Amino acid sequence: MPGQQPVGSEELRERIRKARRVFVLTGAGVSAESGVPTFRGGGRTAVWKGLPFEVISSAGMVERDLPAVWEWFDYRRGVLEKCRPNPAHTALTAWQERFESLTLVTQNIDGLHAAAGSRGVLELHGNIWRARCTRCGARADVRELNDRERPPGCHECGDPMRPDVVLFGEMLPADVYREAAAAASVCDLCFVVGTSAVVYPAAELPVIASRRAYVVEINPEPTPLSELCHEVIHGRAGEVIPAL
Ligand code: BJW
Ligand code: ZN
Repeated sequence: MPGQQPVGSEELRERIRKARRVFVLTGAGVSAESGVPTFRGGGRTAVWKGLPFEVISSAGMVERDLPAVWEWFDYRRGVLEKCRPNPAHTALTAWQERFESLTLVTQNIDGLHAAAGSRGVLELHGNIWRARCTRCGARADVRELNDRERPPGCHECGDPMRPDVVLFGEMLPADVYREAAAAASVCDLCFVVGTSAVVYPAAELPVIASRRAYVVEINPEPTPLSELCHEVIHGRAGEVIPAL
């Protein structure tokens, strides 16, 4: 656009021109402009029915009260049904064509990167639209299950299913994390977008990348990773990413 200020430094523009392997880690902030609530930020944390989300989204809660966990995720899916990808998601999809290699890793469970057309998205924390059997691990699309049965029974073994997401105190899918860490370790340009960078091991990925890559944070607020980044762009993902 004529008269528009360039976003980021001259060094970043040069690095974008030369980049061969690009690594992008996204968090809840990338979906904020789609209307998806974040967990933290602005000094607030999410609470549902008086429970902090660290409690309701925890492994212990699945053990104690699986129907309540379903109620929480049914509520979240209700919010997500109305949300569409925003310009940050669509610009990242276009980046897949633009760079020789682009690895898109997300902590988000909303599926909006795939909805925007991104391929091979590495979902570190699972996907809210999938259910998984607590016994045999069989998976199902939640939209194809009976929404009056909570928890739904597994189509393979009949045992209760749970949302196929990674809760506090649970292991990340090992193959997905391994692939993300491998890509982080060989990239030359890394973007950390819309994450408070306090949840591990996801927050370790930009640290791995920083050993050889130029690391850029895009977030309206500073995070514990800001100091490590070579460049911090304070702004909204939906404005900064398309402008880059
Ligand atoms: C914008 C914007 C705009 C706004 N544009 N930006 C090492 C040290 C300490 C603790 C641990 C450690 N290693 C492991 C742990 C324990 C724990 C952990 O990390 N705890 C810390 C919080 C202290 N980790 C785990 O338990 C993980 N498992 C694990 O490590 O397994 C091994 C193990 C097993 C047993 C015991 C110990 C270890 C699993 C973590 C799974 C996290 N799951 C959740 C919930 C998913 C389901 C659900 O949705 O309910 O994932 S937690 C929640 O946080 C969700 C998110 O993916 C994750 C990260 O949040 P994110 O994306 O950063 O969002 P916000 O809201 O925090 O930030 C939004 C940001 O956007 C803000 O900065 C805004 O400024 C910005 N923003 N608008 C750009 N328009
Ligand atoms: Zn089963």
